[in-house]
Parts: sequence; C-alpha cells; structure tokens
Amino acid sequence: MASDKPFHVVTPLRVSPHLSKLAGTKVYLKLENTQPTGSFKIRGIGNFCKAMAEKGTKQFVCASAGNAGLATAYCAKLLEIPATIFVPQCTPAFTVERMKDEGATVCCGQTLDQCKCTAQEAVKRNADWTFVPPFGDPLISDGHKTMVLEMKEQMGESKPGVIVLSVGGGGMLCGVIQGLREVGWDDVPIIAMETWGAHSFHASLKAGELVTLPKITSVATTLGAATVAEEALQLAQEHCVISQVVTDPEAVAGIPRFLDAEKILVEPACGATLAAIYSGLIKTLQKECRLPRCLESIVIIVCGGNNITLEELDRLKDELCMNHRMKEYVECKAVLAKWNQGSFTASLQKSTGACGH
Ligand code: PLV
Repeated sequence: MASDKPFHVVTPLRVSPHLSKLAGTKVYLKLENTQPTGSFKIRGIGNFCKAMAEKGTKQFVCASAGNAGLATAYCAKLLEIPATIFVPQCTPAFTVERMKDEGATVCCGQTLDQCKCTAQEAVKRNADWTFVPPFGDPLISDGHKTMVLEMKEQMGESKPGVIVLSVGGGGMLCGVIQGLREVGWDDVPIIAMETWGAHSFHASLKAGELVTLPKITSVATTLGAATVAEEALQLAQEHCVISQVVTDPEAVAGIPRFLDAEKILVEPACGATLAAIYSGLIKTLQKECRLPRCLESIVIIVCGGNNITLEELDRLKDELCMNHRMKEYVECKAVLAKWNQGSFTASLQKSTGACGH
C-alpha cells in the first residue's frame, strides 16, 4: 500500500525579472514544470489514484491528451497497479513513449472525447477497474488545491495581486479557487487563459451554461476539452475570474522567448498562460480598469507540459506562419479583441473595486 507521502513535490515560486520588466510589476512563476511528470497534473491525479488504490482498484484507465495520462502512468507504477491510457491521435509519439516507459499500455483513438467514451466503456465492463478523470472530480481539485496552499506558505505576508492559469477542462481552475478560499484569499482575481479553438470555458461563461465545442482546432491540444467541468463554470460565476482567449500564434510565440529568458521549455497550453504578459493582455485589462492599475504582484502558474520538444516547437512555428493561416489568425484576433471585453468581471468589481465592464 502507498505511503501517506503525496506523489507531487512542492514546486518553487520565484520571481521572473524578465516577465516583471515586461509587466511593470513583480511576476512570480509557480514552477509546475518541475513536477516529476512535467506538469501540475500529478497533484490531482496522484491524490485520485491513491484514494482509488486504497479502495482496491485493480486497473487504472485514463483518456488524456498527454499530461493527465503520463501522471496516471507514473502514479500507477508507484502503486503497482496496471494502467491503460487512451490518447487522441494528436498526442506526439514522444509523449506516448514516455507513458510506455512508465509501464502503461497506450491505445490511440481519434479525438479526446472518443477516447473518453472508450475508456469509460472499458471500465463499465470491469467492476474493479477505475476511470481516472483528467478533471471534474473533487479528488482532482483537492490535489490541485495544494498549489495555492504552497503559495500561501511561500509568499509569507504578501498575497498575489492576480493569478494567471490556463483552462482545459477546468480542473486546475477549480482547485485554485478552492485553495484561495481555504487560505482566505477569496478576493484574489484569476485570469483564465484559453486558445481559440479550445475555448470551451469562455464560450460557457459567455452563454451562462455549459457549451460543447463541435471540434477542437487549437494546437494547444491539452486545453482541448470540448466541454468543461460543470463545477468550473459554477465556481467561476462565484469567484472573480476574467476569461481571456488568445490565438495559437500568440500562445506559441511566447514559448521561445520564455525558453531564452528562463531556460524552461513549455507546451502551448502553458504558452497560452504566458501570453497574458507577452501579448500585453494584463496591461490592457489594467487600462480598461478591469484589473487594478496597481497590482501587488502577478503569479503565473507555469503548468508545464510534455507535448513539446525543440523540433515540435519548430514544426508549430512553421505550421502557424503559413500564409493562408496567418490571414485566418488576423481575422480571429479582431474577433477576440471584442470577445475578451466580456461581462465576466462583475464579481471582480465587487471584490477589488476595479471598474469592470
Ligand atoms: N490537460 C489534460 C486535459 O486535456 C490532459 O489530458 O493532459 N496545462 C497543461 C499542461 C495540461 O496538461 C492541462 C490539462 C491544462 C493546462 C488544463 O488543465 P485543466 O484541464 O485542469 O483545466 C484536455
């Protein structure tokens, strides 16, 4: 049986002089890329797998675009329980290889949604198997929450002016909001970043109900949940959450800049978070009075990710710079400028006194 020790590690929180200069305020990086599986995912999934192991599960089954699957494979190996991971065809071969290296069986499907259906069907047929959800389970949020508990310890007397994170299915968002509540930082706003083509959270928030995207078209594949967790929408309506969508080129453009400055290579899901600073979004939000002009600090959750290599980065840059797609992105950016000026800041206005629209 597993020890009480969690599978995740306490990650560093450190100031980035490079991003602080660009943002004009102190920027902290919460370095989730330093987790044993390269992303924050192990926090929630580790917590979930441990609980299920205690209940006597005989097999873990997960559907994942990469990072949740790798975290499951890693935890399953430590728990000495077999794992099968269903991955969509967009998952790079090197990530699949890493899952296999952890001893998992990997099966390839078309989309993440199809993988999820197949995985859940397999679990239905076997009473002692467990489906590992990448998001949308209280045990997952509980694990992700530890990020904020650590921040509280690491920041001493000060508190974040704003936290920036990315949203796929919304598991990280739920965990962070719950963590903020637990440490008494209820009034800390969150900027929730997505890419166009994986913007199911933004679409849901705008509609006031869960929206399912017909297709995931973004290169930020690990943000590609067609529908977010219901709890994410609910918590975002209670907390001050500013939802922002960037284009794929914006999410990818920051990756080499971040690599040069911080010597850290992240995947587009994390590039979307970095775009809050590199694309000047935070400054725009401050100008529009949707964020306080004077922010004590910005905390960026460097969620990390495995779906990236230098070769993959070159391929992404080539793909996104192709002329016919550039036109599409320029049009997309014009639409997004309007979209991002949403009406999602009412709660922010209440809690920070910022004059949101
Ligand atoms: N990735 C999940 C779900 O994908 C997966 O299968 O790996 N940043 C990184 C590096 C991620 O891997 C993910 C989720 C997110 C951000 C978003 O986290 P979430 O799903 O909790 O909002 C669809």
